Amino acid sequence: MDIFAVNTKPYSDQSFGTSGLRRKTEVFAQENYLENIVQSIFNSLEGFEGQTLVIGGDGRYRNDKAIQTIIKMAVANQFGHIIVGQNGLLSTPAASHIIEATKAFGGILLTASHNPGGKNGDFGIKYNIATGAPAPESLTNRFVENMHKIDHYWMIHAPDIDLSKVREQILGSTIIEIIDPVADYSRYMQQIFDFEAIRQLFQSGFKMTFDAMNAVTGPYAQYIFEELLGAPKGSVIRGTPLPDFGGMHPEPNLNYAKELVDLAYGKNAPDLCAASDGDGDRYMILGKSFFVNPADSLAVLAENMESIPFYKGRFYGVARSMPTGGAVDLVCQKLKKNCYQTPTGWKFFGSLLENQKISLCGEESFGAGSFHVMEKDGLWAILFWLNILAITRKTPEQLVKNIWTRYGRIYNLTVNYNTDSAVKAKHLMDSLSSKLVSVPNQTINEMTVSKACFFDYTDPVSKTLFTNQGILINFGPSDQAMIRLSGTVSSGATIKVYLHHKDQRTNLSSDTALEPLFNALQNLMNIPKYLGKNVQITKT
Ligand code: G16
Repeated sequence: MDIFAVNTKPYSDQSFGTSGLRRKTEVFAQENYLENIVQSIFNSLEGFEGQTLVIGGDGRYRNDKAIQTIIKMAVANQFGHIIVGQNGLLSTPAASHIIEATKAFGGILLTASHNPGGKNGDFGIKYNIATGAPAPESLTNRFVENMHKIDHYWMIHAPDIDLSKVREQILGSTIIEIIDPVADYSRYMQQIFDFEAIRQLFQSGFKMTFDAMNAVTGPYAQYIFEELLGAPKGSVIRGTPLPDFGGMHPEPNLNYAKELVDLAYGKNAPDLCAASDGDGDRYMILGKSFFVNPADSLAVLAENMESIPFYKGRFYGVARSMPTGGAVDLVCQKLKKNCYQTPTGWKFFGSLLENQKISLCGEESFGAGSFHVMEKDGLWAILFWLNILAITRKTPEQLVKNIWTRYGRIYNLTVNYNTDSAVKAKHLMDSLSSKLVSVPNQTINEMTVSKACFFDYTDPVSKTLFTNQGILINFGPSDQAMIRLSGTVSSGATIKVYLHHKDQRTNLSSDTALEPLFNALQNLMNIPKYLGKNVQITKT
């Protein structure tokens, strides 16, 4: 087989973080753009010759083309065994588990997660290491170094591989194995959760609607919920992965999963509504006319952790990202478990999970996970909920309200300010930090700042210090705001403001409870001055 080198030149905009690289689809369509990234990844790895590489994606536009390119480059670079999901599909958590379970060297995932797809949408690539975890910063820094000096990549001449059938074939001296993307993951879920109890729940007439948002989890959900667990056919909606996600923004939240939310708040609402995102690592839960905030969801999972057989005797502690409301801290206090607050980013949970400091972690951005895979996992979280509902026979609303009644309620709101100017957004963040430092205890709209600082974090295992992970502002003991720049937008910038208010009154609307804090922050940030009028504001 003919292996040859192709000359190329570096692209100056190529970066790579632990969430990979996300850009507009058209950017990825440029000549050698993807090839440069892939070869730079391979150039940064050592000892992979003859080893296994897992390749998959969330089914978005260009995945098919990109997968063919990566397979051929992996063969040219001497990988011995390539595992690809049928039709190129693998959810992020399923890929993470396959990498670990097959003792693969690593995996390449083609996803821009919850970002929209299609010709005018986003595309992305990420690399996961042998444990199934996203590549750590030390490695992604090497990727970037290599991207900036790349001058050639390795390729083979070969026809495209047929990815539509589960089978093995040989290309040169590399085995290409096309696998059923659902089989391994669904087997694993059956080892974690009590499927018999959940089957009985469905047999009792329990109704659920799961919205796969035309993204990767459709085939997983149809098999697990409808075939294995006996949920009625049609319980999974938008279950066929589409290259443009049917024009949807595949991010499960109150804005983008609107039809599901309307169903949950409608007359014939199912007992449970749930959704997952583009690559299957995020989740949303709703009961009848009741939205479960991710922070409350984490608290419910923590409280019921040891009732899941897989975690019995293995509940070490919990971590939440700092912008996530602290309901779980209250549960951990009661259960006498450690609770860590980490910066935003899944990578910060990795060392805690690997070193048995925690068994459960979650984020306000609708992600949760445990040591079962080294990625967050949307369907796992939904199965966790189903298992709890099957054991307790309570409703989601009852489970959450039970926590509020016992510990008080923490109201949460995330406000996103989207601007097309990353420069202006940075300017706002800079001036905000200097304003808070120069006038420490200012009063805004009758709310007095008791503490304002950058959130710095020391990893409890490696003792590495991570500074400036967002601005934290406390207004007394009951109100806290955090402000940070989003790290996942592909153009422009999004400033995220996370608001938390603790109250013994549990029946206020979130808007009412958080209004004073929201107004104080609006005043403090002076958005029109810094970002102009062209700002899109969304609340989640
Ligand atoms: C990624 C990370 C998450 C993090 C999120 C933050 O999610 O994996 O840990 O919470 O980004 O997003 P932002 O910076 O926009 O607030 P994903 O699902 O995009 O991989």
